[in-house]
Amino acid sequence: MNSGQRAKEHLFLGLDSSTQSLKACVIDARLNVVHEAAVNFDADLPEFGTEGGVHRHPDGLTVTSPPLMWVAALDLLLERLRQAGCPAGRIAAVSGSGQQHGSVWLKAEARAALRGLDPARPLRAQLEGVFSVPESPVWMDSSTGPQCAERERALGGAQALAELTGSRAYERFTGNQIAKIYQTAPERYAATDRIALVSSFMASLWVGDYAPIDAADGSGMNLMNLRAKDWAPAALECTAPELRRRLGPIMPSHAVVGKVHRYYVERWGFAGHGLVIAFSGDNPCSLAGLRLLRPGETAISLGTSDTIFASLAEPRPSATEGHVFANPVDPEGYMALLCHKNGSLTREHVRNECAGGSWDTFNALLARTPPGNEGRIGFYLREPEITPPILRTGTFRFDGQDRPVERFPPEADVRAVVEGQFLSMRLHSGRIGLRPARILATGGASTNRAIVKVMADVFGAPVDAGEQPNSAAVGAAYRALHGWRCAEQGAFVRFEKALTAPARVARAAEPDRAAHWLYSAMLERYAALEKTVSGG
Ligand code: XUL
Repeated sequence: MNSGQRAKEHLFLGLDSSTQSLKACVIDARLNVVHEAAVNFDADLPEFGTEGGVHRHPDGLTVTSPPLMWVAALDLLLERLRQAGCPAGRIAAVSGSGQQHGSVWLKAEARAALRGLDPARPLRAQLEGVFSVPESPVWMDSSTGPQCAERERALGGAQALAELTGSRAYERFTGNQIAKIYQTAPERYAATDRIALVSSFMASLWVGDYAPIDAADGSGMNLMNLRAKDWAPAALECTAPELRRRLGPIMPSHAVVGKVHRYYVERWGFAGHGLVIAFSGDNPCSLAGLRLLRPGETAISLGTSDTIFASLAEPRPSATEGHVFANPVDPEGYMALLCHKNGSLTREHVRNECAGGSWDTFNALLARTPPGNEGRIGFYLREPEITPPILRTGTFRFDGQDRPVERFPPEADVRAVVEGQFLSMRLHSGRIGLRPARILATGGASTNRAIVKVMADVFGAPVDAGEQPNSAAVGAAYRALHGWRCAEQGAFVRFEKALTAPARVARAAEPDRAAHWLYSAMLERYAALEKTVSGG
């Protein structure tokens, strides 16, 4: 068999360690998904007592998960993959995706335990005692308000911190979590030899040693110099002492971080030469899974909250909106991520109020009104918004002369909620440098053609739709393939060269020039009215 044929036989494993589950996706070199398996933390590991994979603490702010649960889940997942008939011996490389920002705290004993993993015993029994903090803070935690304020002050304010690290201080970001643990449990901090992210911790289990943090997930910590892709000394210093040693190095996301440990070879039948490629965050992995490669290629996920993320060439981090991360497949590039709290639930509320709960009626009403809504603009805030930060809730309607009005006709409300959401996305993503050239719509509402048409017109970009379930796990598998190809070539290979099969998406909407022009003209008014609504 020649090397080309051999490459065709190879499989690549992507893992996704999300809040609620651990999933595996195995692809072949033609990018077909050939095996999948999943472990649901609540249902499959009930002894950890999680709800939705987390423990919510009585203060209403602290949210944690037991890292030992993630360890236990890995063996269970591998058992399920075996039952699904996956030939582990053909897996040439493994990579992974982890929920962002969460941290795993390891005592000095952890390193020896990882190195000496015994194939005869489950992981859980061998790693029980290695955590200096038994409950890992996760991204849903919002208990670090004081540390965010302190660290922003120490680093010259929110904009300065955003320019340095890609984001202003966010409560879930790891640096602020580390400052809290150092301040409130100094003995635990002192007992910690390594602080890993969820992603790098899961990679550690595979290499049987501490695995480095990758630059893309490292960008979610408020600790990394976004442009240098290395720790920012000032950010480390104002967080906790001797932090650099505890964090270890940062590596590019396509780097090989080691070989599959003997544990997986002898217990689960993996090949001893199998490579482990740096694990990364779930949003960076989704960017890879959706193959948003060129600057401006954007995904808009219309889910419970609406998320927009994209590849970016020139980062413009902002103190008021969004995040800029290092790009997981292009060491020179960046990605932007913005999350709007008022997504599907808000659209559904307007559908229920104005369209009797029917999407068909909602769409018919949308079709009955012209783009631009005759100048009407509405803000529909069912929940306090995070992009931009608006604490008040309610509906705020304005006529074509910017005068507040009590009511709109139902069809105008329907158009105003959809237009308002996309205008807000365009306004705020534009402020961190995003100019969508092509949009991939995902998530529940992405199948709604009427909504997707407004998206195309507001952004002036064509919209493709194509469901990519488990985009983070698929993205991790693509990254495993990418890292493996780079290692094989002994040089960086462009991601699109490593992924030879075409993406399966279909055009859902083309932008209309006149409508786009109208929305561009509306944007300034929208921004001014948003200021009024937010009280800014
Ligand atoms: C991103 C974030 C979430 C988690 C979810 O900043 O906090 O999307 O990554 O797992």
